[in-house]
Amino acid sequence: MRIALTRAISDRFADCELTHLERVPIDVEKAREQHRAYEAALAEAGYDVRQLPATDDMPDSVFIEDTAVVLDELALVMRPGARSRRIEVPAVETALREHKRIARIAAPATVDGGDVLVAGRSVFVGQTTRTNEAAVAQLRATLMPYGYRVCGVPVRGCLHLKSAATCVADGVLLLNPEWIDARAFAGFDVVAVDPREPEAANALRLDDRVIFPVTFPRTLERLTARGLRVCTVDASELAKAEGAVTCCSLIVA
Ligand code: CIR
Repeated sequence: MRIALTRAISDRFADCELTHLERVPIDVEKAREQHRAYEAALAEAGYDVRQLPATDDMPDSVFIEDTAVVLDELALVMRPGARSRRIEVPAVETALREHKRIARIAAPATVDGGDVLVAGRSVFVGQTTRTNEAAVAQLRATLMPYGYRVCGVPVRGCLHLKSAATCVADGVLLLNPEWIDARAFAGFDVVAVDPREPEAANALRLDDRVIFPVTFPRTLERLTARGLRVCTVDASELAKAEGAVTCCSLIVA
């Protein structure tokens, strides 16, 4: 059975980091309900969902994607750009160690998993407030021997690269051309988000389906028109903390 790691929503979720969004009240119980439904969607897709516990000194714990990048060959443990989030890393590393060889990103590099987009043997690294040049260099040095091509990509207007672009099928990227230059992805087929749904570029690709927020019906139509099987979830309360669907899990096997 395939395995997905998730992490509990901290009691202090409402104190999350915010970069591009205004702070608005967050209903933590509602966020937990949505998170349970998200985990159920993963289970329905055939994943054994293992939820790590969180403590109240890690408000952003639920966004486990930012702590690691998991590849077939190894797991890369990130050094998150927001200092408040570094405390999330050790427990994730311990959990990953059961499944993968571990490599760590080290200072002065900072990188959030949300900035690392893996599409086949291409690894795109968003250059954002969280992820610096040193991280691109470390990722390149670590991954080149495994045959990955690593390239830095400028991102504007959003938190992470994967807020602007995600891979929805082999060779197919869903992206918001306002936040990222589609020319960075030569050789890929591009599905653009509906311009009225700028936050719709984040989709979680699983083996046989894509998990996608129900709040973006126009972009959803574009995905289904491509023949993709899409399973929708409501992530609207999680979105108030600047997170989306890829952020809430690490697919480890
Ligand atoms: C943060 O600012 O770090 C969190 N509030 C949101 C992180 C979302 N993660 C992601 O997009 N990969």
